[in-house]
Amino acid sequence: MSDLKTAFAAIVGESNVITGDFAAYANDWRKKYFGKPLLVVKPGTVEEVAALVKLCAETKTPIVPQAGNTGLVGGGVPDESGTEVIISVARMTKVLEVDTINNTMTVEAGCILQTLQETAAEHDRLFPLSLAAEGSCRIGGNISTNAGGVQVLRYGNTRELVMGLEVVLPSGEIWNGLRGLRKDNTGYDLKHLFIGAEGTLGIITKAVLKLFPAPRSTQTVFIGLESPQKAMDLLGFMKGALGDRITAFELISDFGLSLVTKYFPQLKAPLPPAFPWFVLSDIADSRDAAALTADVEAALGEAIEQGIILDCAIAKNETEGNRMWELRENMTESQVHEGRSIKHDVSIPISKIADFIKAADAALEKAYPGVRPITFGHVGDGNLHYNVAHPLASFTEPNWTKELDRVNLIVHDATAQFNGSISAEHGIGQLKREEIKRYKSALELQVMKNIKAAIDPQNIMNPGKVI
Ligand code: FAD
Ligand code: 2HG
Ligand code: ZN
Repeated sequence: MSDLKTAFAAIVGESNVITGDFAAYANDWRKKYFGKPLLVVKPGTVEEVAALVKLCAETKTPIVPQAGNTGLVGGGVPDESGTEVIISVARMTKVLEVDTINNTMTVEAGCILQTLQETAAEHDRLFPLSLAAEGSCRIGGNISTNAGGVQVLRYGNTRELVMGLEVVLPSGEIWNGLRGLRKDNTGYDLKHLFIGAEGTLGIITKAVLKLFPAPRSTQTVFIGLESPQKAMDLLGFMKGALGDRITAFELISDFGLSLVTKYFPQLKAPLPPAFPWFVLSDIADSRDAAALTADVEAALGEAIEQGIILDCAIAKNETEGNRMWELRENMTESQVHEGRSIKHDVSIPISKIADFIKAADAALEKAYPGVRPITFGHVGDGNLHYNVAHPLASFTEPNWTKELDRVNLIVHDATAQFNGSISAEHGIGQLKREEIKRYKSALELQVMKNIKAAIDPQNIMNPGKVI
């Protein structure tokens, strides 16, 4: 260990090798995984990353790549063996180029997502990836998890926002794929292998990201409805009335909202809690705000008349809109205060979301009377966060966690029944590594293993994650 430490220090400088107080790196955001790394190393350049990886390859030292450490599936956390080295890209925070004609931005992997949104805005452009962890997650982590968030409906997942990558391979070689090309049919598109690979195939060090014109106006609305089916009817209706101007369409259950207002009493719901379901939506336009608001008011007025929605609050300005979004952004944290729920991040064909909720609710209630599903998520793109809180009468948080496998089986079997996926956006990491074996075909898993073995024959890059 001290040999390795000395060799690492020779590459990155002694102050960038952490040997104690690993808490910020070794534990995940939810405090579900507590790893024991050998060391944490913080390189400042791609050459330093490459030299570190080369040394790890020579000594067969396992590596855990890490960015902002906000992942929800334990992918960026080491195991408890004390043999794994965390390579953190947190010092690599340069924006190298903003090209407003190519509409791209070339950045280092440690850039914080919010900084990149702000950089794009300074150039009158939009970088649309947006999630509640945006103040601390980093673009290398976003790319490695193929993060989703609240604007996928209009702009796509991270995969659709990445045009080029630079990656340090498990051999220590640097692959420069930093191309800002919208067309490039020159064989296998390697960047897609690394996007969503959760650090199992290499360390992403730079990326070329896609930018969009900045919208001139955004209208936020908070809507009360009778049922998830009505929410999906509303989505169809709004698409007809407002077209692809809908950038976000989030479903929130009354129980989910009540947890936020319970633990964040300073946040006020814009509609009375009497409604069983809510939709929070953003509609953005390149025209001025008055024209957009008039279209949104007309559409929602019609939706009330047709009996699709019960009521709605239309934000009068950006501050009011932001307050509505604060309710949504604190949903994950409010669940931590209530006692950790059992999380599911499922993807269902959009037209089947309401049927899935009915089926999963019924199956869970049968197994666990009084169970409390916290149902919310990005239903505009078919992604539900179907988190399950313990029934108050029969369970406490610690003994609820022991029900993980049974609860997963119920929810994920319901997901499979509707041809869904057990991970829409958070990834597999450690949390779902065993679970995917039940839902992916043996052939698909074997092809994944073959790819892993071809790129990382020594299995040193984030071993034990994903497959
Ligand atoms: P980390 O947690 O550091 O790492 C994530 C994975 O990527 C790990 O497997 C790690 O090994 C790998 N990795 C990290 N950096 C690199 C690199 N440079 N090269 C190769 N591999 C690397 N996720 C969503 O998709 N949508 C949401 O709406 C969303 N909301 C969230 C809200 C909250 C409050 C929280 C806490 C999390 C949320 N997440 C969400 C999950 C998380 O923020 C995302 O997965 C995010 O993309 C992780 O980025 P990170 O920088 O924190 O990555
Ligand atoms: C979100 O959409 C995140 O807020 C986290 O993906 C969801 O708490 C969760 O399970
Ligand atoms: Zn989400």
